[in-house]
Amino acid sequence: MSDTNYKRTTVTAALPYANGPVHIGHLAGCYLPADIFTRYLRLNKKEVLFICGSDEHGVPITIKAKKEGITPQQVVDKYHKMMGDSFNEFGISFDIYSRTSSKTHHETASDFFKVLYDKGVFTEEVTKQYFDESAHQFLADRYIMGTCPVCSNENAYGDQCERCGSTLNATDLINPHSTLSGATPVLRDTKNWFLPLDKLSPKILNYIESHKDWKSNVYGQCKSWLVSGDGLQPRAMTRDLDWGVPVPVKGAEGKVLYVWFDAPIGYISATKEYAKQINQEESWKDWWQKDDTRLIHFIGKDNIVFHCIIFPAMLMEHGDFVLPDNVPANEFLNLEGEKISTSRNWAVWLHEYLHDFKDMQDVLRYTLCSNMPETKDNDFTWKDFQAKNNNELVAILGNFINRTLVLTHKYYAGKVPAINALQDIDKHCLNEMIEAPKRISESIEKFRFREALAEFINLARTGNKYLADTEPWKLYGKDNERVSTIMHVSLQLTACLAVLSEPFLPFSSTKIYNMLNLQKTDWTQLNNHLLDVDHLLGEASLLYSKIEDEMIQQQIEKLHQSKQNNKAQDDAEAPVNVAPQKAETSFDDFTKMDIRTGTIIEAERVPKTDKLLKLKINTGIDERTIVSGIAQYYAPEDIIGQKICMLVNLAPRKIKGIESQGMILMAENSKGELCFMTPTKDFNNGSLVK
Ligand code: B3M
Ligand code: ZN
Repeated sequence: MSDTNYKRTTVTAALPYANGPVHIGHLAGCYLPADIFTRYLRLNKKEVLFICGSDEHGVPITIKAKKEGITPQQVVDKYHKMMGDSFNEFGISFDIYSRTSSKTHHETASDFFKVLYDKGVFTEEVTKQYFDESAHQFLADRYIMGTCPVCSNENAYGDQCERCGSTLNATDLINPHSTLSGATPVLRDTKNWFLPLDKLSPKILNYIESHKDWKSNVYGQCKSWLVSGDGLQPRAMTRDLDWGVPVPVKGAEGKVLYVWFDAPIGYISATKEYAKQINQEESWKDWWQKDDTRLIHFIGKDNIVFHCIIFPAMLMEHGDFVLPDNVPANEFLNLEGEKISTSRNWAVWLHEYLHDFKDMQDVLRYTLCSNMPETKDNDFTWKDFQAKNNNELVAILGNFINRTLVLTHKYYAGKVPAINALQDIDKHCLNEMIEAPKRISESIEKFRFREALAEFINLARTGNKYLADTEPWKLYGKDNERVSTIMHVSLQLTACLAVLSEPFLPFSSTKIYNMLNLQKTDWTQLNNHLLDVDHLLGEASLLYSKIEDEMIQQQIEKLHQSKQNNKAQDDAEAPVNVAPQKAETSFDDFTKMDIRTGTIIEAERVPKTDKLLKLKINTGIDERTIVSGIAQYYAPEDIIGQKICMLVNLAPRKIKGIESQGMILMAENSKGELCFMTPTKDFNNGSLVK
């Protein structure tokens, strides 16, 4: 679709995994640029639909569920709501925020697969996959970890090494182990359905080469996937997992669609849901099947291959759909000089920002847009956030609008004064109201949002300078005709800024409209005469306020604090050495164990040993002696009075000549360190543990 021949635009933003909240890296990567772009198109009266939703399948979600001891559905319910709410509060103006666990999506993805299957697109292949015998499950993607064959990182995943960025197959890993049980997995045969990307490669290459207009990072990455090394390889579109869209063919029981097969179809399902909501059920087709539709995917760079190669290949083979027209992928945003990391909590979470900075959505939108990682990775720092607010939003945009409004109220009782003879400086200002919007449009249409925002703030800067140069406050009472012109021009410029700010700073835009008592207008109506003489303005209010150092310091401390906490947690939870699950046991066997709460009442070292302490325990039943190998972790004098759990009916044993009458229960972490299992309430000694 050439840029001029389309009638409508379908804009999608990557469906975020519903396994954690949204952070600023996500926002700068795709949600904010997509929102600015969509708002801009709407303002230009273009037909546009903005689609998003939660990606609720895939291994990260089932892993999260296991870790939290809840079901995958509970995980996605929690984060779907959380993400939807924070996007909404942040002003990301999706027409629909849907989800891939919906019935519509399951049907749509399933039907899509069936069409390709019936057309004979897939190849069926039996391959060896890792299987965890104790967990009775195949280990897809992130269920398996091991040593990266490229960089020797011991914590590489079955699909990717996060340290060196290599894409891996689970069978490439050295010392593979299951993240479910820690066990060493075995290889088992399993049948899956593959998309033969190798065979489709010429078609895909053609498609990519017809899009030399794409951002160079995107085009370049696609080309290198296609032509370097062995080129594209067949990729399995099904997985041996129990969470996802069931594979709708015979012989595929217990298998689901690969998450990267179903997730992009989620865009289509979301459109169907939207069409239902507006009672025009068939209208989804306009957005996906009409030749005059332009499809644009906003994503982060880690999703390029899926949106530029795999999804287009699926769409081509299906045959009923338009192909992505552009995929303006962004690079990554770093935070305070380090890579954002969800697992180490090195992130600014949107929901926390919204809580800590009430009604300050636009300040974050502004900072993220001005640092958007459009062509290279970029950095967010709290100091820069403060500087952008104080030196640009407060000092330029806010200051100009505030002075304009306050002076008009003061001199003209809030009414737009007349415009009189024009000087060059006025003409320049009026001219910029025509020229700046054109430059902003051009930049937005080329997905250059930083440049667009810079043009926008420059227009406000022009206004600010205009007031500083003309100094109407000095002329008032001396040359009122001149003051009237200056205020008139400043007000027209303020009205322009109300319109132009809408895509970037929608909350500020509404406030400016209110201050001007002006009906919302659109980009097509933009000119330098949006306000009539004598029009009565609304009340002036402050758009932005200064952010003090303490507020920023707090955020920086919070960041470092949470990183430290997380490090401690990571260390303790390192999955690397988790002992494999033991053989199955029966409930009866378990109930033979008499486990009780007790209290240590005496403790001393066992002479000539490093590890042993001789303890006297009040078990509630009696007082007895136990020898325990905890001397490296606890000093005798520190544990008098310590509440513990113990096995009381273990047959007595002689240790170093002392009869030990039971066993204290200890937890042992992956480093072999021990700690007591202490009841969390003050229960009497002898309480049964079961
Ligand atoms: N959920 C990956 C991600 O959040 C994935 C995007 C799907 S878009 C169809 O990075
Ligand atoms: Zn590596």
